Amino acid sequence: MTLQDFFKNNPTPISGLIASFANGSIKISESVRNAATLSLTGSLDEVNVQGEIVQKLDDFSNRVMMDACHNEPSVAGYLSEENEGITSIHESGEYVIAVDPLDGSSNIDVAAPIGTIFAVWKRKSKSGAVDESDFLQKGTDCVGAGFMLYGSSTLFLFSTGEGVRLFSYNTASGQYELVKDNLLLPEKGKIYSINQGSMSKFEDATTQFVNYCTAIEKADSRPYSLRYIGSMVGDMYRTFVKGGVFLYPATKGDKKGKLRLLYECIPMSYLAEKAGGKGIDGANRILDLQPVSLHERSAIIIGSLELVNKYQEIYNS
Ligand code: AHM
Ligand code: MG
Repeated sequence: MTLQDFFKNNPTPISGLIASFANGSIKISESVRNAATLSLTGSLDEVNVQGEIVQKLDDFSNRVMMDACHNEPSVAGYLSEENEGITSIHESGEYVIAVDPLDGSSNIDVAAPIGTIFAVWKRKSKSGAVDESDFLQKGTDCVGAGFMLYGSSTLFLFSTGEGVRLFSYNTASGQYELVKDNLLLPEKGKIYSINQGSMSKFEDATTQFVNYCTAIEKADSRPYSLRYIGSMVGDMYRTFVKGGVFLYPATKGDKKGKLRLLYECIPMSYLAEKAGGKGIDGANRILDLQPVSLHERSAIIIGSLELVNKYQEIYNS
């Protein structure tokens, strides 16, 4: 079933917005696959608001997602990893979107999985141009979220509140087609995913958790396997399919970790919870955190219930 037919049968208030993003992602996917021949590898001579060098494909993807918002009348405002401030789109629109247009930038030039992540909220202001308070909303107030994965297949996972849908892009038909309409994240898993090279910088709870994962315990198949792609979208898609836990934890000097709350941690935690998993920052549920600034960061531990609960137990002890 195509995405279009799926929304005919299952209409939601944000179907138009999701469909517009899906169209945008097809353009990004095609550019990702042809990046070298389109001269879209490498970086621009620019640094973004995060202090990171902007890759050509980051900039391209940001423009595509912004266009997708302009093409959809229900979108009132746009926040992107690549833009310092918010952008007002349609003053009469009802929804605001926070986007990481191309997650996993460091993997662009090595042809490893990368993707697009987004979260959607209903604006708080009534009309006119959006303001920052429209975006500084908790994950519990999200009305939808999703991510596209540009890997060996182009996949699209999203939720508009009930269940997580998985679509795959069919290159022959040029359409996203339904693969699973209720994707569930396994309750248990045997894979942990962390940049273990940074172990000496992590807080003690993380060191203890990694020691737990690597200890020999036949009863629950430990030691677990370590898998780390270095793209949250890639590591999380595997977690949705196979179970396990993905961590980008706090360091001893930096309680907030690396990943951004509004367009990385919240959308992934929203999807994980809708699929039966869990996302925390250590002590707290990610979706309960009150964002205080547009590009703020958060530690994240996310995935199968059993493993995230284990981390939380260690963290709180
Ligand atoms: P990006 O949005 O600038 O690409 O950065 C986020 C990425 C995540 O996809 C990934 O989980 C993380 O950075 C990897 O960071 P590190 O290289 O420190 O392990
Ligand atoms: Mg990112």
